[in-house]
Amino acid sequence: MTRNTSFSKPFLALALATLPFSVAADPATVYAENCADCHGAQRLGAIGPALIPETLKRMRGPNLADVILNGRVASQMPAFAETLTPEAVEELAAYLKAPLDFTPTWTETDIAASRELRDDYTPVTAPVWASDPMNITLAVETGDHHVSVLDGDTFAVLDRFPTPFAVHGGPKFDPTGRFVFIMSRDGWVQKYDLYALQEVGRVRAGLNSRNIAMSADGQFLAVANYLPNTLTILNTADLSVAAVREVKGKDGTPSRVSAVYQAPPRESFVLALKDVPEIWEVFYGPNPPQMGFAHDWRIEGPVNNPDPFPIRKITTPDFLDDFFFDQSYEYVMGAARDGKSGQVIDLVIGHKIADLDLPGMPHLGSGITWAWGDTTVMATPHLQDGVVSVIDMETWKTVKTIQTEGPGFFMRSHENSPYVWVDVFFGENKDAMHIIDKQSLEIVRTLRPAPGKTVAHVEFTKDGSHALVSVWEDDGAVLIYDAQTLEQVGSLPMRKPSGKYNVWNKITFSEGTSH
Ligand code: DHE
Repeated sequence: MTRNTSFSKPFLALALATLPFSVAADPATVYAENCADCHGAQRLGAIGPALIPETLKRMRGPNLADVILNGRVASQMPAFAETLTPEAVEELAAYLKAPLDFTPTWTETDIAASRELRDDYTPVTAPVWASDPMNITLAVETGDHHVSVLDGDTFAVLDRFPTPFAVHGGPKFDPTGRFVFIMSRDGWVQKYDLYALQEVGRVRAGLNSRNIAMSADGQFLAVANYLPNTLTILNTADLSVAAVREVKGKDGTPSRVSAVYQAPPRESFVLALKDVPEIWEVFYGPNPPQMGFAHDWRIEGPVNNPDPFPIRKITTPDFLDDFFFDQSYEYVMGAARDGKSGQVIDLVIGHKIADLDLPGMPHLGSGITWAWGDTTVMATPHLQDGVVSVIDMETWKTVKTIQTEGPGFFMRSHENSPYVWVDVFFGENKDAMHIIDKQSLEIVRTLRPAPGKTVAHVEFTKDGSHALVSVWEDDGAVLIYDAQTLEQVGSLPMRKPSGKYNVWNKITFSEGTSH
């Protein structure tokens, strides 16, 4: 005889209400019993993402309690509505949003141990597709953590592969455009072979990371970490660790790394630091500049065994944690912590040379440059104010402040386009995409292709003939525009698409795109 173990709903509810985790259990116990297997005993992630405020508060997405109650569609996250009471779920959500009560470590050994190279990866000698390798464009889909690989001529989807959870910042291509590296906020770095359309492997370079930068020779990939306070440098060939550098200012104050940028002509990575007023330059080339003669230079390591990645620490008059470089990479424009101003640092002499008027928390990382009259201008949107600042890069003065319909996140152009595209990311006009004439500096058109939805981030095809725009929603799309007529000519359905990245525009450091 088999026992009938099914219960009526009222009986189940009554039984659940008396379970230990329904009301009385403390959230740490509830976590240990229900979440730790997937998210790690210390909340630092395992097969599921890390559940720490550094990751969670950055996520623009569903409410945490809602995810616990109802689970996440198309993921392994189950619903706990039938296991936990609403009160227990609220307490658990608050627990997950609270900072860890210890400082986690993530050493070189941990990084090495996390490395997973795919044993089913089969290198190829030529692309398995017939498209133009320089016009391949990636679309990051944050809705279900995938990347779509697009043929930039036909817009056919060549592949759609899963990424680590919560990709942030631009994927970085190697200088040949064959391999791409993608980073998640949980510190995972994934290597993908565009010719073979296969993942090569992945490694966890940090516990909470910001972005990545590729060395000019394609040998190294630098990973900026918040947790722990380190810079990880990976060998791109096999994702092994080349170096891990603790980040401490000249006076020993530890700092999170806000972002790392590549400065190809200088053969260096340039670091924006969150907690100390310094800019760091980490050299990777065979002939780093002579070290140790100026006040802002440091040799880290024994003199007769020089560090392969010598570090230069430049003291700055203010905290600068968001950067933009001129095309020569001599000048860094940095946004100050007050969110209203900025500074220009000359990397050659290691000093501030100008102040910048940046009124509404600029997002310099998405700034672009173009020729304007007989000078070059740089433009940046602002995260707080509905304005775009246009700055003369010779005088460092603002030549125009363009009023927009709300704060924006991203802007893009192309050498072959007369226009700059800038989104309105926040507020009631988040469905607007402004088109600015590069010479008159006036908004000449405002597109509203998906009323009421967030429309953001643009990428051009290699020749600048088409612009791809994200409808940043879970049932979203990448819209294809004729970049001259500004007419929509196509649409590709996608799950909350965020950034798009064209191989050619990226590896040639197009002035119209972020680097
Ligand atoms: Fe980003 C790029 C910092 C929030 C999506 N973001 C960058 C870069 C930096 C940065 C420094 C350039 C790095 C690079 O590409 O190598 N971002 C920050 C922040 O400080 C901020 C404001 C707060 C934070 O959460 O860290 C922030 N960013 C967001 C978001 O909320 C966005 C919209 C959604 C998300 O994915 O988290 C977001 N950021 C992006 C994207 C890029 C990016 C899509 C790449 C743009 C590009 O075209 O290169």
